[in-house]
Amino acid sequence: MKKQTWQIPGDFILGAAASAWQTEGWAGKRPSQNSYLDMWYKNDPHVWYNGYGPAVATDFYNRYKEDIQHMKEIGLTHYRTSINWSRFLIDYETEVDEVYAGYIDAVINELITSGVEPMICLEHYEIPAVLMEKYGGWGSKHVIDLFAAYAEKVFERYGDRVKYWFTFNEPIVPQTRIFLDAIRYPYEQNTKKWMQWNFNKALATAKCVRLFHACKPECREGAKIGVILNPEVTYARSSAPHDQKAARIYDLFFNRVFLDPSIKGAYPDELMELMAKHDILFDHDEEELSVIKRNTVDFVGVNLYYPKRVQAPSRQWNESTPFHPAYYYEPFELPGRKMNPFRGWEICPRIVYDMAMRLKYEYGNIEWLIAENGMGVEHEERFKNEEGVIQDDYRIDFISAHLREAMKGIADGANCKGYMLWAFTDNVSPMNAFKNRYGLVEIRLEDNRSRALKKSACFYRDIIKNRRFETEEFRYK
Ligand code: BGP
Repeated sequence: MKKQTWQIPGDFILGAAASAWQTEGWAGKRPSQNSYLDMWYKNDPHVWYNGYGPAVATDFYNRYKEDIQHMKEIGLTHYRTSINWSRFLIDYETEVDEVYAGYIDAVINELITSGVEPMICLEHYEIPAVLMEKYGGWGSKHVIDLFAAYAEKVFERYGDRVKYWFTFNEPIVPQTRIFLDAIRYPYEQNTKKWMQWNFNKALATAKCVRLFHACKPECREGAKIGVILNPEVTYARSSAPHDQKAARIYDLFFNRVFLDPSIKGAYPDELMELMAKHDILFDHDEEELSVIKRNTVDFVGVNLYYPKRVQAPSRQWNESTPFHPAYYYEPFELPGRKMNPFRGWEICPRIVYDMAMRLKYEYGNIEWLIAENGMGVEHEERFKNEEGVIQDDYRIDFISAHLREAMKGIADGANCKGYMLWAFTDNVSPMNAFKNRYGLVEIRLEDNRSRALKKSACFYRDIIKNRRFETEEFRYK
């Protein structure tokens, strides 16, 4: 197959992502500063692969200088991480943990002096455990105000240096796992709570956008705020009306539930009707809807890993089963699809182009970036060459195939400004722990977490430098 060469625009962001809780570890964390994830891990360590949880993670807290050197060596233009809300404050009202705040200061400064632009997210599932216990977490309107107060303190401290802000990473995910599918601690199935958390997080984003815009003159010129969403590009099994309806409703419940309020400032009418029909409409008032209306995001980050394929349900809904959007759809497995068997996700680079066109035509061509995309593979040590370097050609193919779709989108007028690989280093994830490795940089757990660049790190360094890459047919099987 003939190779094709692709040019990358000079100002296109080529970075990598991570989060605070997946890298930092608990060094210096006070016993009262558990996040939801820490609480879950402490209650249920056995559900985390090989018992690895956030306790040490990659030890970024102690090794950030070494890691930032690697970022510099690779030439990352940007690095995205989060501030750990559960560590930033002591009482979750007013008192900042100065030691942790100083560490964030140092990380931001080290990134900037190393030529790596920081992107900061305010919450990557790091809600303080005490706010879950005391107020029921994101189900509470008071928690929205506590989050906004936290955001204000963060903007005050770092707003002079950080240009890219995000309120949440994948705001739909925790409550989908906890309340919709009940597969995460505390395993409470409650679709109405799921929807309330969705709404409260959309409202929290709008309140943070309002705050950020109000403090903007003191912030560095050109700074912006957005949210990182994980809309799943949804394909119907067929053009038949019943399959199309399944895809449309899936899209409403899982994608438009955040895309629309965040970017357009309003919920789709059909979603409002469905929520009312199934008695899961969130508690809200006109004032809240108007805050959402008036405070839409400046730009949006989109995490893209796999497509969602659905078809009309073939089974009868059991009357005693609580309402779940799956009432309207069931998953469809495309015969012959390419899979990442370790993660169980279909690989379909076309989702990048399709999302680009959707944002162009349905969302006013808002500025956006691919905030996460990557490939988690188990037992990567089997791909080491004689020098011990992981030869992750599958990752190079994966990145190239997805970047190609972004370049095609840009050629067709998409407002896509960058690509952030998940992840900079291997790291911990909920339950999968260190099982599937995503990094450009290997973390050698057995060797005191020493770092080693993979082949993909050199590939990424070259494309950042040369602004050019080649693709052939995607060959991962
Ligand atoms: C995204 C999350 C990341 C990361 C990634 C990979 O949804 O934002 O935090 O974990 O998925 O997923 P996993 O680690 O579960 O394979």
